[in-house]
Amino acid sequence: MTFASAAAGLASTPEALHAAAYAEPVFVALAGGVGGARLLAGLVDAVDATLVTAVVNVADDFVLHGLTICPDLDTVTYTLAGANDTVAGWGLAGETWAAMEALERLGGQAWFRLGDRDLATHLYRTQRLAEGATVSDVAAELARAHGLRCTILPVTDELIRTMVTVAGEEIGFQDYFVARRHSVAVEAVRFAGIETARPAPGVIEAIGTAARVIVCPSNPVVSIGPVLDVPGVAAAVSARRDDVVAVSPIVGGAALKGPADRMLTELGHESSVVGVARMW
Ligand code: FO1
Repeated sequence: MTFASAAAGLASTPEALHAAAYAEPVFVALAGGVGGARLLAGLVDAVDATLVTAVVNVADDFVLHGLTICPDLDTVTYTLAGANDTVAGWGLAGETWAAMEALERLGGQAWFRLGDRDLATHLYRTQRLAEGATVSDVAAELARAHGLRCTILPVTDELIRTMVTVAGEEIGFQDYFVARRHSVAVEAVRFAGIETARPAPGVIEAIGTAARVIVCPSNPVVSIGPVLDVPGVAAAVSARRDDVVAVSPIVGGAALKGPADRMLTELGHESSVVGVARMW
């Protein structure tokens, strides 16, 4: 029996699903943006991409210019399509910036750089959401449009937002990360809306039936944190304790990319693999 036939309902007991998963190893990766995308790119190179499911953070998402922007979903999609800007880590390679330049001339908000072709993604997503599609639907449509064979799932279809307290003021994640260049000390982090969020369709099933669950080397606080904090996800991962592999984004006390090391220390955790494991 293949995993596909088991998943299609031909075998429905947890034991049968688990056995099927081992017959044809299926991998689930919990991912944020750049770090997660890079691990996933290696994974789909090493195994058949149809056996890979990415469960992606959506707490960085926000609305700008009336457009819904899902940076981590887009970074994973662009990277797996080989279309990403490999220097920045986010956005598309060979991007042009005419719209941003025109916006700047008008005095509009140009602090969050949206390339001309990247803008099409946000226009598409915003229109589809207005038509009643879910974030999951749009992630699948964009993955298909980019020719991906793996499955990309947002961790939830509901609105969750990372809020960061800096200098006594609570601000949105992209205000901290991009506008303030993550150069200010973080006093607290919370994920607004997470208590009532439900895992997106397929998330719990994928974690429950995978041969291996991989925690990507994404920011452990603001990328993996909200994925695990969606009710039911941490329990589903814990239930697979023997099959979970976490790849640390902290090497020798320092983050491979971004502010994860400072953020851990500022929030009272040790900036090390052990500190991350204890926090989770
Ligand atoms: N990161 C930046 O540092 N500056 C930007 O102007 C910026 C624009 C941007 C546009 C689309 C997108 O999907 C991602 C973008 N990012 C930008 C990356 C993003 O803010 C962060 O890397 C993630 O939210 C953290 O995982």
